Amino acid sequence: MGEAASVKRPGGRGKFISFEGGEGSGKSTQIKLLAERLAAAKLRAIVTREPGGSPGAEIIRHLVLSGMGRLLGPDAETLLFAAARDDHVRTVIQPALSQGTWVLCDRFSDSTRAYQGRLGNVSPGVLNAMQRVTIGDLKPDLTIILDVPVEVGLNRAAARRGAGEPDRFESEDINFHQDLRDAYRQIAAEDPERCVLIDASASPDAVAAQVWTALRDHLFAAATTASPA
Ligand code: T5A
Repeated sequence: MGEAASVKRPGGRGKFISFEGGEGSGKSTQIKLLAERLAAAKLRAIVTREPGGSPGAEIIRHLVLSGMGRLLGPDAETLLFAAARDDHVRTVIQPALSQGTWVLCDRFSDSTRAYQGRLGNVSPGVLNAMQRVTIGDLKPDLTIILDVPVEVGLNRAAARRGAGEPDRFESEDINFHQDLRDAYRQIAAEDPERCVLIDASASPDAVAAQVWTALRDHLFAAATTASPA
């Protein structure tokens, strides 16, 4: 049976799926594979990313990944990510979900919790205030957290970059990336209803199969209007 026949299309609001994980964990690769699978199932979906995803937020992306935000300090850098998210949510994510379009987002608010909260020591008070302003009650219906050993992720990122310079976060030391991995594992453990931790060290197709299983278990099985045959 083909994909189109195996997934019943839900009406109403679209589903919001975020992908999280450390550098080179394979988020972009998996989002692309999932988008293809959803398209085959005739589900309307957009792929977007953070920081960025809207014209205004892409300008801020350029600023933060250049390392400019680091010069301003962790709180101000968090404000930059928040400003980008505010624009992205208002102009891209919310309108798409309201029209019944699924949104596949490469990083979302868990990235701020992990990078700026756990690693940047930005206080929960600041993070919560920013979250209230930028996303309110919006949260992903499902968050896929791709987990790979730090060396694997950094080697993948370096191989893809080739002779190019590492960005603001890729250039942090190995302890930073280990703490990051721990932070994501903790986020997954604290919110098992929303988050699925997936071992992403296998081949892209094997990881994609686990991602699909997570959708089936967390989205299709839960919905009365969308279920695998
Ligand atoms: N950030 C972001 C914050 O600090 N706070 C925030 O609130 C937000 C939203 C964004 C940076 O901003 C920070 C976090 C980030 O450091 P980015 O340029 O968007 O930076 O980069 P990342 O999101 O970190 O993503 P990467 O580009 O590093 O990697 P991906 O998307 O995880 O991985 P992908 O798919 O591009 O794969 C990397 C390479 O590995 C290969 C791919 O072909 C590619 O070459 N690969 C595999 N190889 C073997 N087996 C597999 N299973 C593979 N999967 C992929």
